[in-house]
Amino acid sequence: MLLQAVFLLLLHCLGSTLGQYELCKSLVSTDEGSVWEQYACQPKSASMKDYMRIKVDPPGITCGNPPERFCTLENPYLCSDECDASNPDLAHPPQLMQDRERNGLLTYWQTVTWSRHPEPLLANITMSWNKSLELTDDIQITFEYGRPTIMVLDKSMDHGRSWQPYQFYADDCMDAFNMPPKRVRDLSPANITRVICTEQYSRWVGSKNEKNVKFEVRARFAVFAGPRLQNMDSLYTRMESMKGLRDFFTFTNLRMRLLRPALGGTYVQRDNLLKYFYAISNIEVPARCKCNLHASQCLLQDGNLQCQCEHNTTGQDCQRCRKGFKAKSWKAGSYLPAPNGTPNTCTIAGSPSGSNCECYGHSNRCSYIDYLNIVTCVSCKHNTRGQNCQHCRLGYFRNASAELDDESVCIECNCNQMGSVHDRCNGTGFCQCKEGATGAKCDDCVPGYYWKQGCYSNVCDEEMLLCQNGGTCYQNQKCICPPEFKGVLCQHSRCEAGKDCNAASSLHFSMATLLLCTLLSHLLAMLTAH
Ligand SMILES: *[C@@H]1O[C@H](CO)[C@@H](O)[C@H](O)[C@H]1NC(C)=O
Ligand SMILES: *[C@@H]1O[C@H](CO)[C@@H](O)[C@H](O)[C@H]1NC(C)=O
Ligand SMILES: *[C@@H]1O[C@H](CO)[C@@H](O)[C@H](O)[C@H]1NC(C)=O
Ligand SMILES: *[C@@H]1O[C@H](CO)[C@@H](O)[C@H](O)[C@H]1NC(C)=O
Ligand SMILES: *[C@@H]1O[C@H](CO)[C@@H](O)[C@H](O)[C@H]1NC(C)=O
Ligand SMILES: *[C@@H]1O[C@H](CO)[C@@H](O)[C@H](O)[C@H]1NC(C)=O
Ligand SMILES: [Ca+2]
Repeated sequence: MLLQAVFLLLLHCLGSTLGQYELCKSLVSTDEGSVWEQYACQPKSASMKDYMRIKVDPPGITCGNPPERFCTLENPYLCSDECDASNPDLAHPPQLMQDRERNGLLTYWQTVTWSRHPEPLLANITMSWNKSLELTDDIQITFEYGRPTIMVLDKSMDHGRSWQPYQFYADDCMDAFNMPPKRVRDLSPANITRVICTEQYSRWVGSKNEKNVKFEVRARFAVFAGPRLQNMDSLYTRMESMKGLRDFFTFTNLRMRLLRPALGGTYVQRDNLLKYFYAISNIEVPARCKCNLHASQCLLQDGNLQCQCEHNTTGQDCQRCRKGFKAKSWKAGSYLPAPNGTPNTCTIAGSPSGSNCECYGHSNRCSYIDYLNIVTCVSCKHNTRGQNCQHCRLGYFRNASAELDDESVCIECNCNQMGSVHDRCNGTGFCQCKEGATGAKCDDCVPGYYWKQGCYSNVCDEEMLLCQNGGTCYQNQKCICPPEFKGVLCQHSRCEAGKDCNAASSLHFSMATLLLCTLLSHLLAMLTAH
């Protein structure tokens, strides 16, 4: 009886963990016939090393060109091994980090030795997938001949355009990165996405004892799902509610920066540098394609992974609705409510499931207006408006090269504030200009006007409105007059009509003086003559 109950429970557990999110749809028979029922779904976890492209830097870091001897840390006087790129049996090219080893034969990529010490021995290994992936278990890198004493794991979420550190590794975190050493188990649910430096995978324990360097995913999952990951629903619920949690496990590229090799002790022995190098036999990246819960399959197509999108979505990550299925705007499927989630399918434009209310994907809510007896879209996005979000908001105009359901269907008018009457434009983006302004955005002036925070008609110019009496025209805005003249065009003399212009007119003054002097001298001459 008890045994049977346990067995049933076990069966139930198996059913719900194996079956969870594996199906995107199934045919269900109802009174009205068979209909497709849709479910949130995701692809299975896979070994992503099979799909990764590996690049190592700098050029010439791989050993064997020219052939080189190397020794081991444990027995530095045993230096018989040789690396020779031209001999397939002795070559150690990068692809040996991702091969499937047969017959127990260990194959590994190996670098040149640290013969240039004290110049650091640096190597980058960049892994690209050209696809968004989500980690499902620990990343594990297997080092032969000892693990690096300093390294960094980086990740990119945008195909290598930007990078961020994922985890720091050092035998002394404070010394190498000025970070206190942490373990994943020190993390609480609130800071589980913290980037840490760990000393756990860098200390010397002998090259055969511990070969692996990990990025711990399982231990992070366990914080929410329990030690044996028995409660994945709890993790999935957190994925929806906790900001940044899902993104933390998402990547398109990974990069290892190897900064210092294993030393086999505290010091570098300068008389035997042939025992220092990096060698990696395997890189394990267990992950699933990120398909936004809209696909249960992810297949290689033309050399790239591609989600096999359901729910009438499309795109490499099912990140868009298919054409003609945009009655609602696109949404990722959701793990909520547990345990089956919500598919958030794209529905056909104008279909009954869209409540007969076409919103061209700019709104996912409709509302019935009683007194008008119409159904109308609510809160149209992407700068649209109207019953069906079919118009552009004021201040925007229709993008002629975009379809009605395109997110960039409405373009901002961008009318020049100074030059235009208001911020609205006509159907082709032309603004209404104030007097003197011109151009589609009214940011230019017609001839005869000059721009100064708006258009003003010219005061002077080189043709019609000439400055007079030697004045010069300054930027069509004013005549700069000689001291004796004034007026808009310098057309007025400063001593006109009985004004006191002594100070202004020295010429007149001296003429008067001359006259006075002549008169006085005549008078003097007359007086002295008597
Ligand atoms: C490794 O990558 C980093 C980041 O792009 C770069 O700064 C560094 O020079 C690279 N190192 C080597 C050895 O190529
Ligand atoms: C990356 O994948 C996309 C979509 O599958 C494809 O169009 C593009 O050519 C791929 N790029 C490379 C470098 O393979
Ligand atoms: C994470 O939070 C716990 C407790 O809230 C704290 O003890 C621990 O130091 C934090 N870890 C990091 C890396 O900040
Ligand atoms: C997706 O489109 C097909 C027609 O191409 C239709 O039969 C199916 O019902 C649609 N699914 C959803 C969820 O709307
Ligand atoms: C107009 O729509 C096309 C097609 O979607 C888009 O490529 C373009 O960027 C849009 N133009 C503007 C100015 O937004
Ligand atoms: C918008 O205004 C411009 C300039 O006045 C005119 O050429 C164009 O035909 C107008 N477009 C529409 C749709 O009215
Ligand atoms: Ca291998």
